[in-house]
Amino acid sequence: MNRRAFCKSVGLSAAAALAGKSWGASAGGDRKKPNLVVVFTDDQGYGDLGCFGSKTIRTPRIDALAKEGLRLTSFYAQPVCGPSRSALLTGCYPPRVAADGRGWQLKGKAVTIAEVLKDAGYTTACIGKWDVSGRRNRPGMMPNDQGFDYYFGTWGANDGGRVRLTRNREPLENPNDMASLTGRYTDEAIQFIRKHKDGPFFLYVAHTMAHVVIDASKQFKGKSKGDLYGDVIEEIDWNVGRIVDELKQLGLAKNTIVVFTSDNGPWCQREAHYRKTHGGHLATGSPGPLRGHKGSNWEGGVRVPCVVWGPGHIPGGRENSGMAATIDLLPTFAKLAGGHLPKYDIDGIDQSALLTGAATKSARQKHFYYHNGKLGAVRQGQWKLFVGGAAKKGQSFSDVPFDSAPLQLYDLESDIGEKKNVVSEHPETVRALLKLADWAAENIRPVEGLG
Ligand SMILES: [Ca+2]
Repeated sequence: MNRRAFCKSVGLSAAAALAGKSWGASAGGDRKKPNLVVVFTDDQGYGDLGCFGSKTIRTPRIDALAKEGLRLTSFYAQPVCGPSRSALLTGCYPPRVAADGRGWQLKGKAVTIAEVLKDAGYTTACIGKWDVSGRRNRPGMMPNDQGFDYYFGTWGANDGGRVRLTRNREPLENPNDMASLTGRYTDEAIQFIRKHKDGPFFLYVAHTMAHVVIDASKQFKGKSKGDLYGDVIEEIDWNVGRIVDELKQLGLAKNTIVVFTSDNGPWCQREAHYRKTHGGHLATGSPGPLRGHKGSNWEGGVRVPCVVWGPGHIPGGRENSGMAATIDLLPTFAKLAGGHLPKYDIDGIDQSALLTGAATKSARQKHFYYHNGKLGAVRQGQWKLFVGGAAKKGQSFSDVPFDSAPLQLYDLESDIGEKKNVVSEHPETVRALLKLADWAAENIRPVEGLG
């Protein structure tokens, strides 16, 4: 164990250690720790899977995982790439752990999901887009510094139609063939699985697709009814199938859990500008019934499709509309792996009971931090209140007049498309949500001691 890993591991809390006994890692060894796989796509909208209503994109492999597993219909990421990755990796809203506040640069001392699992005996790999080191090589912030035993991918996005590939710390070539990346990442993922089939392993596959500049390989190009973007998603689906087939062939399916989700909503209209400046193809992703797009605090910016599959752990044929989020993965995986949480406060909530069928309801009732650098909205139960810009400097949200223009209240249960602002009809709800906003503004602060 190197010094950094040691310093971080002693930061794990004793209370968490005591509470860490779980069925997934019983001392008797009658059940092996499950292998954990996350497939994280880029800029894929809520509506861009067959099992989430797409009529133009065929995703039979992921649809089958949903059928055999759990479909989560109110699952949250963050509105843009880097912050979304910081959140997934740390179980925290980015302001707690990001050097830049927003989440494009994850502090080296922040405890990641890979470190938690490595500490619990897992071999860990990140394959694909990193994007939490400011797109550069910043010592201490790189995948191998943040708990990943193996890394293959690109430090940043592919905005210019070219990526710089790196294996661990070694620079490789700089390909401009965007169509090759989904297959190549999957090849790497399969090699990692084969090499570590005795487990337990944690594999995080963060696809560069479908972030512009998008492209699909010959096998998929022109084959979908959803433009090139549809071809790209169908290629991702096929490659998810390759990973699942490999798990089955190696006899690992029963002891592996796969989570498939996206980092934020689709580009939609903003992308026209992007295409002009970067020359890529139009990414025609769909938020389905949701309002808004990537970068916004509307549901379409942050609510993403999510499928959880694991035939030995996750009872199939279920769907759940309770709130869950990428920040919940760290504590959920920690529980399943018998691992320990960081000793500082995190925002994620253990959802292992929901995943394994021990509970029928999500453990998450509140989602505080819809943000775009600052607090934008809060949600509790069915209610979502936009508060961004409502409080003046030094003013608490509770003191904001109800007729203040920025306040907007939506009932997501009856109005998933956020069409009808009902702020004037539910003063008690607004009052309660303003208190939550105050709590969030007060408490979601940088963790002390992370530098
Ligand atoms: Ca993204």
